[in-house]
Parts: sequence; structure tokens; C-alpha cells
Amino acid sequence: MAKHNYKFCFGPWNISEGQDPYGPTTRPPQSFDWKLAQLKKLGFDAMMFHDDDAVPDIDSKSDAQLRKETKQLKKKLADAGVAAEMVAPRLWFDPRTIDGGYTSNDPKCRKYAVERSLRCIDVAKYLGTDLIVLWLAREGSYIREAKNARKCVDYLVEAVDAMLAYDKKIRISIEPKPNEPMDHAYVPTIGHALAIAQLTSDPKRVGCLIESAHAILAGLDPADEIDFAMSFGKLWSLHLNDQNGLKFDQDKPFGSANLRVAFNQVRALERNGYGKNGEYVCFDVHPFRTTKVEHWLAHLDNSRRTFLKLVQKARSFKEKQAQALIKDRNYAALDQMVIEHLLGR
Ligand code: GLO
Ligand code: MG
Repeated sequence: MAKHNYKFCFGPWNISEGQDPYGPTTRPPQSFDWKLAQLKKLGFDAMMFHDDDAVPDIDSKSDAQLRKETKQLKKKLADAGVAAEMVAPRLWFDPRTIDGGYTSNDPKCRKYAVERSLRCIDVAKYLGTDLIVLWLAREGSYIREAKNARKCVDYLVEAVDAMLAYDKKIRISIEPKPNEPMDHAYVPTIGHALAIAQLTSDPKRVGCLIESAHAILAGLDPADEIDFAMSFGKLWSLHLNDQNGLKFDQDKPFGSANLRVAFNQVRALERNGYGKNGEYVCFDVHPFRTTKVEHWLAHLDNSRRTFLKLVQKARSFKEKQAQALIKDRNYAALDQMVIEHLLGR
């Protein structure tokens, strides 16, 4: 197995304040500068951004202002020795995205979504990253009859094509999620994301991002999703976290719900050499609502600790012994071997 070091990343939204649909925040908001300082203190290497994390209130800013603010941020990141991993257009807050961004039934709203995405590319360019992430939050429907799903595929491809044409250097990673906020999303799995990529004008610049919880919500194994995406050379970013079954998106610390599923994700990353082309391991995790201010960063630190321990577990797994059991089709013994390896004996 190829051995290399991983680089780690999280976003400002991962130091969240505890709001849920049933109650308000439980921790006071913190400034961006404080979050950046914590990222540094925890020894992470990069930060991921929504366009309006980088340029707050982006829709009201001129192009000149956008450029100015992004350049200031770039300097701040450079001074801290932190890279910008990616930028994602936040297409789920504005009133014009209520019925979807790229797949809204209203052409004016679709136009807004594409224009906003092009500005997101400007932000990425000024921050020095070529990676754009599309989490297609509202690209789906609450009821099937509300939208024409066939047309929506065309709209998605048109939007991606507009982005690819706008900047010949960018790469786009689609982050699938099967539901939430929508009843059903149009791009629920990695297979869907990579199929959409094939319909675009430049498929080799369109890849994907796997989030563990999203794969689990789709009833899939995130490790298999990793192997699948990496068979195409298309896994350009990763949101590791955990999810306890089919319920609301939990964004739990990596390995928190199912250590074995986490172990298998690390094994899949190891066997495919994830990170060798500069890709980051990002944790899209949130603190529990109950978390006190003084424990506010534990979910990030714990996720990385668990990840690194699982890298050791993956590297010390007795591959030869496992292969002998596989040859003998003795999967019961293989099963127990994995359990005892994880338990530490
Ligand atoms: C939500 C997503 C979200 C995205 C982020 C980047 O379910 O995981 O956190 O990853 O907005 O686009
Ligand atoms: Mg995510």
C-alpha cells in the first residue's frame, strides 16, 4: 500500500452555532478571523469556502469590491499559511433560489443562479484555487409534478457548461446528496454526478466530491462510492463525517456512528492513493447542539484524530492473512478478523 501524508481542511460553517429547525443557536457567533486562527491552531492545512464566506453579502458587491475583498482574504490566508481548497456558490439562501437554482422553473431565477456561479469562479480565481464545488441543495423537487426532471438535467448541464466556458482552468466537483432540503434531489449519488459530467462540454473537468453522510442517506456504502469515483480518477474532494441511519443529515464526527464504515473509507482512500494529486481530506462535521463554547472545536480535532488512527489501522491490517481467508471464502473469519483488528487485538 502506498504511504503518504494527508492534508486536512474544514470550512467556516463547521464551527456552527447550534441552531436547528426547532430552536435557536446555543453558542454565540464567532468572527472569521477567530475561526481561521483555530484552524491554524488545530494544525489543519486548508479552508473551504462558500462564495459568501469569502465575500459576505456577495450579491450586493460590485466586481471591483469582490476583487478587493478576495485579495485581502488571500493575503490573510497566505500570512496564516493556509490554502483555499475550493469555493462553492451558495445557491440556497437567496429568494431567487427558493424553487431551485439552476433548475428553477423561472428563467430569471435560473439566470441568477448561473451568474452567481460565474462570480463564485471569480472568487476562486482570486483566492488561487481552481476547484469549484457544487452542492446542488435545491435542485430537486418536493412533489414530482412541480418540475420536469428531464428538462432539469438539461438545465444542470447548461449551467455547468456556462461555468466551464467562463474559465478554461476551473474544475467542478459535484457533491451529491439524495434528499434534504428536497424530498428528492436530481443528483443523489456519485453515479449520477459522473453521468452528468459526461453530458457536459468538457467531461474531464467535471468530477465529484463524496460526503460520507450523503452516501449513507442514499443507502450506499461511502467506501464503495470512493472506489467507484476513483476508478474514474474523479474524486477531487471529500467530506468525511458520519450519519446514524436514515434521518436528517447529522454531520457527525468521522467514525462516530460506525467505526467499521469509517475504516473502510480510509482503506479505500489508501488503496487509491487519495491525496497524491494534492486533494484534501475535509471534515464536513458539526458540533452537537449541546456542545459548550469551551468544547467547540472537539468535533474537528476528534475527526482528524480518528482518521489518523484509522490510517494506522488500515496500514497495519494483515493483508496476507485476509487474502488467505478470502481465497478460502471464509468470510466469517474475515469478518471477525476485521472486528478484532479494530478492537485492538
Ligand atoms: C450539506 C452539504 C454542505 C456542503 C457545503 C459546500 O448537506 O454537505 O455542507 O458540503 O455547502 O458546498
Ligand atoms: Mg458536504
